[in-house]
Amino acid sequence: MSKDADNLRIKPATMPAGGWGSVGEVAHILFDQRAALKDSALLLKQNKTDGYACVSCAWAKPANPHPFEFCESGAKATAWETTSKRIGADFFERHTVTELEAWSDHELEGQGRLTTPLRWDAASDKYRAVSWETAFAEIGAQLKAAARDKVVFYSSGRASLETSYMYGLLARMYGNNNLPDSSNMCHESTSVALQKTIGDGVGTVVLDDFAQTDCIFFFGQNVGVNSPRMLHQLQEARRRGVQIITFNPLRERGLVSFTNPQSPAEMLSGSETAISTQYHQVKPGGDTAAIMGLCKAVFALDDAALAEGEQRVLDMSFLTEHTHGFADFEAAVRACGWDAIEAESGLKRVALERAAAVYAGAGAVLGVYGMGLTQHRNGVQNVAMIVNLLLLRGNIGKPGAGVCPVRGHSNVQGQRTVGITEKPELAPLDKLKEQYGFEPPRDKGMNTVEACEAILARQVPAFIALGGNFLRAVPETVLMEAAWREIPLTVQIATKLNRNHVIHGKASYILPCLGRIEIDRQRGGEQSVTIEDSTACIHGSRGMAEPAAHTLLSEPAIVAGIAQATLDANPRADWQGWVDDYGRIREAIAETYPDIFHDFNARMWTPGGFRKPVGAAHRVWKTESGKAEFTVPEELQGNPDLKGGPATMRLFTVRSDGQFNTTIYSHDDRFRGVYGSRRVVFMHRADMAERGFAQGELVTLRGAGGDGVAREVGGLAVVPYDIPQGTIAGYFPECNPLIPLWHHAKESKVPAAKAIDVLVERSGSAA
Ligand SMILES: Nc1nc2c(c(=O)[nH]1)N[C@H]1C(S)=C(S)[C@@H](COP(=O)(O)OP(=O)(O)OC[C@H]3O[C@@H](n4cnc5c(=O)[nH]c(N)nc54)[C@H](O)[C@@H]3O)O[C@H]1N2
Ligand SMILES: Nc1nc2c(c(=O)[nH]1)N[C@H]1C(S)=C(S)[C@@H](COP(=O)(O)OP(=O)(O)OC[C@H]3O[C@@H](n4cnc5c(=O)[nH]c(N)nc54)[C@H](O)[C@@H]3O)O[C@H]1N2
Ligand SMILES: [Mo]
Repeated sequence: MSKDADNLRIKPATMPAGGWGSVGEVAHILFDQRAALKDSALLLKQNKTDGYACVSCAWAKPANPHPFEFCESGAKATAWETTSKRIGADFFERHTVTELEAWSDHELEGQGRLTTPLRWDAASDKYRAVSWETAFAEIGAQLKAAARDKVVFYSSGRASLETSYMYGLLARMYGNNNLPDSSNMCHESTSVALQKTIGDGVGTVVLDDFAQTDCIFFFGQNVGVNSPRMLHQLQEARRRGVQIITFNPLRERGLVSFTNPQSPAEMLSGSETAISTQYHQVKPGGDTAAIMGLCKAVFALDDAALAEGEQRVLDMSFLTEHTHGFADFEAAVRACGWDAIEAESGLKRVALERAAAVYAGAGAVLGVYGMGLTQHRNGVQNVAMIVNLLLLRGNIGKPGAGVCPVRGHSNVQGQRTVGITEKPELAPLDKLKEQYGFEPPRDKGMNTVEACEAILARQVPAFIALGGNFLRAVPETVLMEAAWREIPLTVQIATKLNRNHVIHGKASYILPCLGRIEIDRQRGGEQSVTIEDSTACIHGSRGMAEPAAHTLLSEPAIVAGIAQATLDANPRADWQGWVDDYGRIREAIAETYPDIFHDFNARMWTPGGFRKPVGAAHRVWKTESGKAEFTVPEELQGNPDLKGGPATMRLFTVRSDGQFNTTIYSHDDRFRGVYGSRRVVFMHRADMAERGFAQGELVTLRGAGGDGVAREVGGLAVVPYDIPQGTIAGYFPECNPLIPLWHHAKESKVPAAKAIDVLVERSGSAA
């Protein structure tokens, strides 16, 4: 900890996103990982129709790609996966698992790619190599004897459609719908809100809409770090004079300006494109209030137009023909006072009126958003508010307009499409019954928060993880780590060593797999897989790098191995045939979901992907009323349940450009000007002065949950930042011990990682 604080360097971050900084970062990580990218030919195939889908974010992959359709973040992710570093059985002979617990996230993953299946040996406290056959047989034996309704099958959103389909089937044939997904911590608020309001749980927008839009409203998404390829669309839009109106508590570099590192002219001239035309530093959790303000101002403009006999601002024919609940919504907005809107959003009425004027004058508007909206107590309501705003002027289901959630993991949306869901009503259970001749379980399964609750109650006999770092990603770290050690069996299918492997169950296996960038050779030859991007387009992906080790199995092979060792033989589920030829898995997927996946094998290489049908994109509303639904917000409060005293500050957790979720590439955050340490807390200068904190001073954050559970994170250095007063920001996952498990979005149960009330104390001072 003190080492971290000593390493900390703070420099003003003035450079644009992209630019030379980006080039330098990529060169550094390529060198550091001694990556297979020495042949940087590999990067040229990233996100190309005949290449592989990047393992970083889920942003859309164009039909006519740029020559270099990758970004700094994608190049880092590729270098991290194709690293030449390896960690084999000899490494684990040298280190006990208890010893490894003291290592940082960066040190654990930084050892390189796992190469051999491992089983924890209690006597020596070491992971020891085990054969695949033994691992599968032992896991199968333990699963057969376990309480079937309580075993959890987690997945992180990277695994392909093929693997995910097999994994969902494994859980259901085994006997439950316990299929929590990283999406439960991420865009589940989107899935719930959009399903309810527009009848499809996904966005309505495709890349072409960015080329046709007049205006973009951009809420709580850090494009420069988390989906940088979208900067191309934003830059092109800005060049056409499109207004980009941003709502974000932090002034994020990528939302301020961008230099395209792939344009020699821009790089040499140092020219930057200013991205946001308005930047509103909303209070965390204040978006519902801010959008109420926008809608209120739109109604006022409409009133004025009516009074003047001018064309109305509201799209009345759309409202009448296509929406339900408008009158109630209008009444709620008119009844809502500006004082409350200003107090809860932290924004001034004039600022919101300025933004609303742009909205009212634009022909086609996009609503783009990320974790800043979904990870709140009112996360579902926040998303429904964007829909409300868009509906007022018919901005869904026409070119250049629509709602655009920016998904996280590269196939997180697709996993839901092929049955990774704990909600039985979202899976085609009758179809599975017919196709495979078994009785699928009909009870609701556990989502992420419910799985944590069951683990805390010591009820989960086995936890299988298809990728990810569950224990590090979830809230309530301290209680969860203690409970985790008591799970009878934990199985981790992974590429790299992480914290969730060194904190493990009573029996523990690590099963190392091929990454998506690697050539996947099976009996039927080299195999390809598919993924679905943020815009519901489905793409083929062909691995191109030599596998990290010949001992690795592919994800489909590992899932099949567990299935064959655990389930009774069923001639209709041909696990081995599927592994031999993934085309046969796609045929099975097409049979289960003919509307989406007909002719799957033929269509998977369509340039730009083939699109899953999204009714709302064509104004077909699969809602109860058959129309798009307006929603009246329950409350404006950003954080209704965590009311601390006047001394509390509202913390939100963010990602740096040196990480992919819990994968920490480096301790630097170039865009925020912080180097050498992630143990920092960003604070407004006035708050620092008021509390007497100097730059770099160490503080301890203490949870203000009021439930008697002690939650704290200490040794964080204070960094002055342009952030609303009364709020502070820190990094995910370092701040996760501060989030109570019960502090989650009301309907979607997404942990509310963007508004955590805490007390800030000088480290070492008495509690
Ligand atoms: N390089 C890289 N790429 C990634 C990831 C990564 O870790 N690294 N992670 C992937 C995953 S799984 C995901 S889900 C996405 C995440 O991508 P984002 O959605 O960008 O996620 P965050 O970094 O958590 O930051 C969200 C943004 O919301 C802002 N914010 C916080 N609270 C509020 C609020 O109340 N209102 C508003 N309007 N804004 C707020 C923060 O300042 C921040 O800019 O990125 C994906 N891509
Ligand atoms: N406080 C706070 N908490 C958060 C968030 C936040 O913003 N704030 N964000 C939430 C969000 S949006 C998400 S999506 C979750 C992320 O939660 P997860 O998806 O569970 O976590 P990751 O860090 O993405 O998982 C990294 C691990 O995945 C494994 N891996 C990498 N590639 C592969 C592969 O190809 N196959 C397999 N089998 N394994 C692989 C590696 O072993 C690596 O260590 O965290 C959530 N937690
Ligand atoms: Mo995510």
